[in-house]
Amino acid sequence: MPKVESKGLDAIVVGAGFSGLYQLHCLRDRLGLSALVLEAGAGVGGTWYWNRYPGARCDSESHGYCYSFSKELFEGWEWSERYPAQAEILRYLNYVADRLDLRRDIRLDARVSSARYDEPANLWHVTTEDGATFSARYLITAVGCLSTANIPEIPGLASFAGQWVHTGQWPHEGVDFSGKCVGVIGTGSTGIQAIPVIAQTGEHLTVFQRTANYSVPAQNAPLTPDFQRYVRENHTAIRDATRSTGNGQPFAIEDRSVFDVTPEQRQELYEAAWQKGGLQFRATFRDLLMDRAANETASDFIKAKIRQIVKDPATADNLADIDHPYAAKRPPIDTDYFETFNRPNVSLVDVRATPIEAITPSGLRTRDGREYPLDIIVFATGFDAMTGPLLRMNIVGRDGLTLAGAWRGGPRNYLGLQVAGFPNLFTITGPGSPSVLTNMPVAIEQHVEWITDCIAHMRAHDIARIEARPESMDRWVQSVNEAAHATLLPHTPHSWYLGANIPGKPRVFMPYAGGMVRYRDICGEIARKGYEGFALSR
Ligand code: N01
Repeated sequence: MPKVESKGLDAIVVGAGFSGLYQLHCLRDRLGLSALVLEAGAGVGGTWYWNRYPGARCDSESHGYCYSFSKELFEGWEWSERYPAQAEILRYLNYVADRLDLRRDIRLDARVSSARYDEPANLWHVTTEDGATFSARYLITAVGCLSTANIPEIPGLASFAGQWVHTGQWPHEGVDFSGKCVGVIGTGSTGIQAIPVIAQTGEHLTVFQRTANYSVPAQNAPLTPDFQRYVRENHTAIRDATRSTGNGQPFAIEDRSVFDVTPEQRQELYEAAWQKGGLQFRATFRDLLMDRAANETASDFIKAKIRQIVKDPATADNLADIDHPYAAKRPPIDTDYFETFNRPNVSLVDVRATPIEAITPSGLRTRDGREYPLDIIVFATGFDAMTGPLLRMNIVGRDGLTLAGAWRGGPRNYLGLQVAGFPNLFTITGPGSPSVLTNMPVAIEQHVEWITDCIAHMRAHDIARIEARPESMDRWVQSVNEAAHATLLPHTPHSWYLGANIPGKPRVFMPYAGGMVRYRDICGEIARKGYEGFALSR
């Protein structure tokens, strides 16, 4: 008989990463509600608790990759590098949990295994893997978009005699690569961060590349005291900047077309952006993600850089044989990624030409019969993104409707926030919201604040339930599709934005590509109109 741990809660929040910590603070300290966070990990931090792989760091710059809602919180923390490493971000989130006294309302080691809506009581009953149950009026998921590891089903994995790890479930004690033959499968943002670091200690590193990828140097560096002072003294300006750009970054996309400049000027602008480094490369021209011909100028530039950097012509050909527009998949940034292939202890295997056939007790075999002896296999193979973390909680709404059933053909919701048939369930940075196409803390703050205002409105007006109307979902799904198809983003057959990395997953472009500014305006307008498109009932 499962024990009932807690009744009488106003809200249950699932997850203690960036979203869950701020949501708890808003509900408890702004609205005075009783709220509990259930967190699967043994510590707070979400993504930054789990992703401890070598080289893990944020691709957004540190001064923009943090909470901006509190000047005191912002000014009380000093970042050390342009791109903060995983350990520093985890320290930051622990600092936030302590400063806001959040830990007393967070239950760790509590992975949610099911959530069921009880219509007569208008309560959500939530069960954790250890059998404890909790009940509350509001259920808010703060589970992240990239938290369900994708470990591909390659025959023979169970027989492997060495060690294997997924980057998103990295052992806390670390992995010792010294003297070892290591294989990394995957060359997305994660693989591109991990490969140069693993190459430094591994005896030999074999990179198994299925899809060649673009990458731009991060040009990471320690922050100068001057820049640290600038950040400390400019909380409001930095916050306003991140809230005024479509991607939530503290820099804007340049308002010029690729074709406004001569080919020589374009080359100079790309070179300057390459030297400056980072995701800002994508902001060099406004039409890079809108127009194939424009995009080709950027992709040609990067491919030429790869050929300049990588000395072995066959390896360079393989790395530069990229089949999709630049930034149509999430563009990685790196520290010495392409340079790493000049090391004598690193080799590249093209597993598009010769797919991985099996994992054997001693390594990996490709379809051409070649065996690669390995001591350690690193799966940098990504995640069942956006829907995976929500669906694995077995959420059941009104009349036994499961979220998995409602989303059989792909995710459908209103504003990325609510699903018809699931009253009082809110999904922070759910599919259909800008989330992964933006600087996440900015998207998270907007969602958390919208949800908090919505719950405050409900309580002020004696409203017991809020639920997306089916016709609002239809319209929103159409808006999400239109926004995506106005860009090159859906033109990549193997992108996780489309669910294409998971066998059997419906091919639906999941995030909202209309930009954070437009999205914020839409959400604000809907709230001002009395939560238009939602059914509110007493
Ligand atoms: O995962 P991915 P990721 N055999 O899905 C390959 C965020 N992030 O963990 O492209 C062989 O992008 C797969 O190949 P293909 C960021 O949003 C943020 O790297 O499917 N290969 C691909 O190369 C990012 O986009 C930061 O053909 C297989 C790779 O594995 C997201 O996380 C840092 C395979 C997976 O790439 C996910 O990135 C790092 C198979 N069976 C990541 N299955 C920050 O800055 C998959 N692959 C915060």
